Amino acid sequence: MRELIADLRAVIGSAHVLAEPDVVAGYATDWTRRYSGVAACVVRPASTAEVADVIRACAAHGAPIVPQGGNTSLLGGSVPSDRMPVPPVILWTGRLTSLDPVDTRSSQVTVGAGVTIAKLRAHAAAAGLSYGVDLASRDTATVGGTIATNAGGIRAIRYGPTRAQVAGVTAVLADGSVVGNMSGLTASAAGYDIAQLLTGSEGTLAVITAARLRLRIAEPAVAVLMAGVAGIDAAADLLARIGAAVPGVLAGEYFDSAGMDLVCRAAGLPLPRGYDRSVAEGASAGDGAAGFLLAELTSGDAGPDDIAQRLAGAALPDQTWVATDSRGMAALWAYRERLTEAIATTGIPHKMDVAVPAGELGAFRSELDGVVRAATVHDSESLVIVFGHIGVGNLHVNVIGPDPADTSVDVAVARLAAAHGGSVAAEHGVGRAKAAWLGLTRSVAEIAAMHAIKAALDPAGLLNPGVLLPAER
Ligand code: 2HG
Ligand code: ZN
Repeated sequence: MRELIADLRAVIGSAHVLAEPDVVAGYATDWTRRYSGVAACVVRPASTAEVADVIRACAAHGAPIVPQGGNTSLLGGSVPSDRMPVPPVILWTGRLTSLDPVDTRSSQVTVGAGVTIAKLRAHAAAAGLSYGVDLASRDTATVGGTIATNAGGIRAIRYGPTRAQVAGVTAVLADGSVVGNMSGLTASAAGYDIAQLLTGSEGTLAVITAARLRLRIAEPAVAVLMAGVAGIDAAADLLARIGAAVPGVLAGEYFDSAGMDLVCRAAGLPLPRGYDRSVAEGASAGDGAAGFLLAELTSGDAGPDDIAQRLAGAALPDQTWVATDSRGMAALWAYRERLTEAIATTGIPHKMDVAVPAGELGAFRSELDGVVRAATVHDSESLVIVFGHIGVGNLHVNVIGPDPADTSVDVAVARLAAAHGGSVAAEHGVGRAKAAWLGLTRSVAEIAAMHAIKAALDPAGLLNPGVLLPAER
């Protein structure tokens, strides 16, 4: 290990090879504190060439590499495990922060993998454009990390997930060679699309160092609406009515009333003015829990007054709050966006990021509590909070209570999503947490094809071992 660290220092300089145990431990623990492992050191290269040098040095020593961006994947995809036979090197991409000028002719931009989503969005906005991915962890999550997990976020309903924004990448393969095409040409059919192959590959095939990203015409939010609903199906129906009534829906989010209670308690937010929990609960259709729909709207050519008129045709529930000024909109968003933080202050959560077809949302939700109860029968009472991007069927099931090391509840929720025709991984990736359950969503032939791709590109299995792919039998 000493020789590996000396070689890494020789290629990128001592200042950016961190080996002090306390410092390494910080990088080796994920945001939830549920996943942590052991690493030899942390390297912080500042260019594609340095990433290639690091990868070659690691390969020469047979040291695995765990790429890490903002470390907010939530499923252990960017930290090592404590059971790796050779302690890996964490390759932190936070110094890959180049931001090229926006190419307004193609509406694209080339940026380093370590640029945060907030910085990228501000950069695009300064050129009158918008980046189509936005998420609560925008100040920490990076371009490279969000490509690696194909993050969706709050705008996926309008612009699609990260995959839809990626026009090209630069990446370093396991042998140190650099691949990628940053021309941004949409009219190109010249062979395999490596950028799309690497999107969602969670650092198992290559380390992404930069990306060419599509930008969108900026569509300003003119209103945020939050409505108390009887349950998740009622939220989905209301969102459909709103979508039909207004020119554009930028976000469509759901959260249970348990989430509202928690976020008010833990983050100190005031309950919405006039909120009467019993109204929604009384109307609950029995699909598990009353909750809230939050929708962010854009007006197209219509003005804000026009939006208000159009919303009148959407049969809004009595308990509806609408904000049209930026402060009011932010205050409504806080109930949804501060949930993750509120959950983290309450305990170490079991996080299941799943996707469920629109027609199955209510059935999934109504079975969920029973499934959690059965899986946690030996634990004291668990708290179940469901929220997410309902417009694309992406739900975040958070369970607080069971021992973080016990995966019974996680697998039970994964099975439930699969039983309803859903996906066990929606936007946080598969990570370490769900690799064993990939077969619930992907066929044997597909997983075999994935293993074949992995073996071809990373024959020694050095890139993020244990993440995404189940162990081969
Ligand atoms: C969100 O939508 C993030 O806020 C985090 O994807 C979800 O904390 C979670 O489970
Ligand atoms: Zn999310």
